[in-house]
Amino acid sequence: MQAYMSQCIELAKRGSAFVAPNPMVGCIVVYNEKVVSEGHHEFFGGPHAEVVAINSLTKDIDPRQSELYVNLEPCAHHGKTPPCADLIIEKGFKKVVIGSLDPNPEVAGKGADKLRAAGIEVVINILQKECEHLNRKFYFFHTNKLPYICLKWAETKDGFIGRHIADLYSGKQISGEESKEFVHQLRAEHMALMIGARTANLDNPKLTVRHVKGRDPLKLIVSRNNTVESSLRLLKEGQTWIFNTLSAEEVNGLRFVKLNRHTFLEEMLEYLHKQGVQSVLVEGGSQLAQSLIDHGYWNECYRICSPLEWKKGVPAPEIKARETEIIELGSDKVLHYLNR
Ligand code: AOF
Ligand code: ZN
Repeated sequence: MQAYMSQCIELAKRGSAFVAPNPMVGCIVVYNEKVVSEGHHEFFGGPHAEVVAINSLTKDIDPRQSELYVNLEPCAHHGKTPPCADLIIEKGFKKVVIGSLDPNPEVAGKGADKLRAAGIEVVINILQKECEHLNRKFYFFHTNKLPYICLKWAETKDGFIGRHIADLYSGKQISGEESKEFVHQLRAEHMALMIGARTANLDNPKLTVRHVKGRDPLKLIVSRNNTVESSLRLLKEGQTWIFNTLSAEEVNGLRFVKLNRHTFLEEMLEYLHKQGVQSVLVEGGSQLAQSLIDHGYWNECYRICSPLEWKKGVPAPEIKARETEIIELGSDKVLHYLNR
C-alpha cells in the first residue's frame, strides 16, 4: 500500500506550481495488483485527481474489482467541481486507500464517511506524515487560519545579505546562476511574494516567474511609511498590495492596506488569511525577515549561502534553528529549515 501511495505523492507534485490554493493530489487505480490508470490535479479550478484517473480507465477494467489510491481524502462538497466521493461511489470501487484526511472544513472526514456509508472499504492514513508534509501549506492555512510563511535570502560567506546604500556601486548579485531556476520554482509554488520597501526601491526586482513554468504570484510590499517609489518595475504588471500605516485605497491593481503600527505583523497575517492567501515567500530584506523570525511567524526558510566575501554590507538575518537539509546548487549551498 505504501509503494502505491508514494506513487500518488510523486504524481501530485506535478501540480506544484499550478494548483494553489488547492492541494497537490495524485491518484492511481490498481486492478489485479497492477496500476491501470493515474491522474493528478493539474491546475486550480481543473478536475480533481480522482476524476482524471477514473476517466482514463479503459473499458476492460471493472472498478468493482479495483482499488483507488489517493494522497488526500476524496472531497464530498460541491466546489468548482462536483464531489469526488460521489463519482467513486457511482463507479462502485471495491476499496479506497487515503493518505491523509482533508483539513478543509468543507470536507474534513465527510468524504471518507460517505464512502464507508456506501459500503466501500476505506483505509486511511497511509504514509500520513509524508502526505501532510507534501501539502504543508494547505494544512497550515486551514488548521491555523494563517498564511504559510517561507523565508528565502542569499548571503555571502561572511554573512551579508545586501550592500549599504553608499556601497551599492559594487554590484549586488550574491547567489549564482544555478540558484536562479531554484528561486523561480520556489516563487511559482507560493501564492504571494513579499519584500520590504527598502529592498523594493534599491533592487527594483520584477518578482515574476521567468525561468520556470508557473503562475506569477501576487506581490506584497511592506512599507510602514509608504515610501514605495511609483516607478518600480514590479508595479507595471499584475497585482500588488502595499501594507502601510497611512493609507487605504485601490487604484489599477495597486492596493494600499492600512494597518495599525503596533499590531502590524499580526494584522497583516490575519488580513492575508482572510483574503485566502495560503502561502507567502518572503524575499527580504534583512529587517523584514528578522522581525518575522523574532515573532515566530515563519514556517520554512531557504538560506542560500554563496562563497563570495564582501567584508561589509547589511548583515543577513539570524535564524536559531538546525537545518533539515542542504542542497548544493553550483557553488552555492542552500540550507533548508523547517520551524517545528
Ligand atoms: C480531491 N481531489 O484532486 C483535490 C481536492 O473548488 P474545487 O472543487 O476544486 O475544490 C477544492 C477543494 O477540494 C480543496 O480546498 C480541497 O479541500 C479539495 N481538493 N480534493 O478530492 C483533488 N485537489
Ligand atoms: Zn474532489
